[in-house]
Amino acid sequence: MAVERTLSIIKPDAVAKNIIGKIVSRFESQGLHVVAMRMQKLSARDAEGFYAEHKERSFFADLVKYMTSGPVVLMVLEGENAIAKNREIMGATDPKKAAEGTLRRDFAESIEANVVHGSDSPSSASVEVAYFFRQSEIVKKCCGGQCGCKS
Ligand code: IDP
Ligand code: MG
Repeated sequence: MAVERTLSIIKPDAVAKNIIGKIVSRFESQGLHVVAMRMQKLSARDAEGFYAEHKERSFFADLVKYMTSGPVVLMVLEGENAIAKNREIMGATDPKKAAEGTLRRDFAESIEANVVHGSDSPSSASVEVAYFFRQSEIVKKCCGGQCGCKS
């Protein structure tokens, strides 16, 4: 299995519930490493651009409103099979359909306010990571700061 990077977002509902630590801890305990992290309040433009693939959907305006309703935590997670593993830890989009022990099953209120975002494929992961992070903002876990790499 390859080491991958994926974009994770702790959405405004989860930040408001004060469960940032609980969510990060699920990722860490299941083998994913945070290699970049920033808290930010997204603008409508940020959210519209990020979710451009959904712009024709009926829920798009509400989704943008929700994603800009408060601060989010933007993260890059790294690990073996990180893209699929993150999606597994998150659970299905609709918390009613999410498996037991997943973040959405345990913490999400609705199909919209569903606590976390995770990239769904290698191509979306690379686009989404680059949407929010410069390469220089991502720590190189491989060297752990020991090998003289910049970050
Ligand atoms: P995902 O987050 O599991 O990848 P997507 O289908 O990519 O799900 O949808 C993006 C986000 O849009 C969801 O996480 C959720 O916040 C919102 N969303 C998806 N489907 C609906 C819906 O039917 N009603 C309202 N909001 C939705
Ligand atoms: Mg998606």
